[in-house]
Amino acid sequence: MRSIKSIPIPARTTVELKADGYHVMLLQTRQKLVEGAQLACSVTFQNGGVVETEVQVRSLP
Ligand SMILES: [Cu+2]
Repeated sequence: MRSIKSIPIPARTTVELKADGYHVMLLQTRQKLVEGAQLACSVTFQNGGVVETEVQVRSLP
């Protein structure tokens, strides 16, 4: 794994976030993450605004 600042999404395509591909990994969180917990998440698109969503905390497979 390596950290990147943004995920490229070519026009008229879809990018799926998944454990063995692009994904969001939370590091140095202010509070302990509990598997199964739901967190609010804001996803910012460079040309598409912000989408608010919920994510579920999972451990690595
Ligand atoms: Cu990762």
